[in-house]
Amino acid sequence: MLALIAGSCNASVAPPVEPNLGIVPAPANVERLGGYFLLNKATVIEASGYDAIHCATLLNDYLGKAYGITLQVKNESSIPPRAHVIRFDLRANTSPPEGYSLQSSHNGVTIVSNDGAGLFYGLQSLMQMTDAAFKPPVQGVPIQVELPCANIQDAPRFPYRGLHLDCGRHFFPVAFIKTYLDLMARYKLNTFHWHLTEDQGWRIEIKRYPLLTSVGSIRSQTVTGHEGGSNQYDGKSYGGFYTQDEIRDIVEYARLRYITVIPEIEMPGHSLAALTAYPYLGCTGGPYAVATHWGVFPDVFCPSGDSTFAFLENVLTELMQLFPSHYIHIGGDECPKIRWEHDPRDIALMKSLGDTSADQLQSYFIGRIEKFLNDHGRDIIGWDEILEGGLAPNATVMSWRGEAGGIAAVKLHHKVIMTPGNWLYFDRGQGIPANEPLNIGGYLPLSKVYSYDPVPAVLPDSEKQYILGAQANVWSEYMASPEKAEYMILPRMLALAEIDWTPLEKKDYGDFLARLPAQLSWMDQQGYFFRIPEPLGLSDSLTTQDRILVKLTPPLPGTRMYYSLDSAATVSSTLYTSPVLLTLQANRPDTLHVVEVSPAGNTSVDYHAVFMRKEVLKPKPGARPATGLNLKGHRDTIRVSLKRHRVHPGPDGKELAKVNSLGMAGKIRPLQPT
Ligand code: TNX
Repeated sequence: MLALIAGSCNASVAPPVEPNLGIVPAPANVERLGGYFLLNKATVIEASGYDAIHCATLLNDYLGKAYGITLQVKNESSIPPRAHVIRFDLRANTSPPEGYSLQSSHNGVTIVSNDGAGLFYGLQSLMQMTDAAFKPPVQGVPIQVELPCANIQDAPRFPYRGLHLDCGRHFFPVAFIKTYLDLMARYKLNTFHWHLTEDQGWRIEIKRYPLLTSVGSIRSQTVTGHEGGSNQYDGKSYGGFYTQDEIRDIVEYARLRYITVIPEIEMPGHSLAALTAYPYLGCTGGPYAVATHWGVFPDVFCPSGDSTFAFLENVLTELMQLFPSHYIHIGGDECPKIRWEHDPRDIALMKSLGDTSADQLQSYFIGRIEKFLNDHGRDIIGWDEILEGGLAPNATVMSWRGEAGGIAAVKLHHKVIMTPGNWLYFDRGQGIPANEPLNIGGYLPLSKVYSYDPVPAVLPDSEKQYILGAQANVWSEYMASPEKAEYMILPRMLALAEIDWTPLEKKDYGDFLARLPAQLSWMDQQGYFFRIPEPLGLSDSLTTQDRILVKLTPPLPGTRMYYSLDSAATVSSTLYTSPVLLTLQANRPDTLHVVEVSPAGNTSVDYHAVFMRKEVLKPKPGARPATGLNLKGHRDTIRVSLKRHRVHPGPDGKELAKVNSLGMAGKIRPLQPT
């Protein structure tokens, strides 16, 4: 049957396939047609002009690695008749900015866009469709991929689709930054916010101030464990910085992937490393030491000394030569004012400016830097604290302490990038805190990231345009290696991508989850250290039955699951092959532990769920029948503790409520009667 329909495309016989063809972020419009296009080594790529040829080269790189084939690249006039063609066509006025259309039919694929970015995103969709269509090659049969026939019309919801990386707390090598950019490009993120200076390390070479890197990039040691925990230090000096050549290389690497790199030089706070290198920049004159633990430090750039501004302007001048981005991020967050309030020169400056608070001095600081950058044709982005004491006239605000700062800035008709901590801080934990590897804290599962809408509901339509988009922040206090950073962003960055790209009315978490396994398999094959999600079916349960059958499904195909009861699972525990029957004692919780091992050998943390049988108490005559735990009016994410719950019988007198884990944050839902 397949053979009969292959090769013909026809809307009326569309087979029931995944509606978005496996593509993340989901395209704005996909019309699935019947039939397939057979991509094989005889397929020809049609491309002329810089952007199209660039896409052709990238497609050949991809096909070479995935299938060992390289396609011929030709221009329109030299395409042989009847050839099957993948065409990259840059044509004016064919799509919104960064948008594209992709048509696959039985004799080829055509990707059309206005701009190079759109062609590139069409290519990303094509490569993901190809991944999704992959079937292991059969020996002796020439390699071919059956690409579904379809019409895609696609364009991003927001112009700013960002991912940040803090290279101050930990230094990430150039090769990893490129990996990061590759991941961003695959998921159509277009802005890399590169956080380059911190209290714990200055990471960018500035020729005029060599001590910034020879002194400021090195700390004597690093706190181990969680800040505020045991306060142990590793006793090892730690450092690293990017040379200007490396920076140019990265900016170019990003450009080829249609990613803008926005550098951040933190000021006036988070500047201890710079002060250590050049103590005259601080109010007390030092001596200072590059920070060895995390937090907010009182020593910051001193606004009264003209030498501070001369220094910063010189640094920014070199920075602008390296980064062509329209925006320069100047930080502005978490700046204690205590030194300013006690420094006679700063007090005098405040008086001369007519300031009544030190916040206004911060505003003066940012305003002066903004003017300098504006005079050089650039605009600033700052964290939402730059609103305090008065916002610099042309500043774009990055709202991180919730959405309030962003909303306030929109009301002033300033542009805003949403990065609220509760939804988009990828330094927070992704699962039950006790199980996750060391992180900054909090609970930010994939579903919560996905639920975020960058446009606050309170904004009227006329003001929505000020929201440029959303960005996730990756603060690296607890990410000492590339592997750890990958674990923290994967798969959450896929949810970010969909927030930023997919039209709101098309977003659908269930559909996203259906596309996720194939993406996880891709990450696995590529050797990424992603977080393997919890096995499906492993969730805390309270029941009246004395036995419960636990059926587990791995979150990506081919993953092995090993389980044990009441103690942590390891790869030596029992291999899961069929549903596990648990016999439950009354009122005694049993815990099922599972670890997962992906086909490429990635191992998950130990996941567990609690199962308990509760004896049913007869409801008192006349008592209101309970349909579960009565939590009406509570926030839906709460801390629950099995021990503390009053358990109510369900409406049929049999079923109880299903609750989430002992002491973990989670959703509470009534059980479906069985
Ligand atoms: C706050 S977000 C900070 C960072 C920390 C982060 C940890 C922001 C502008 N400042 O310096 O790394 O919290 O989540």
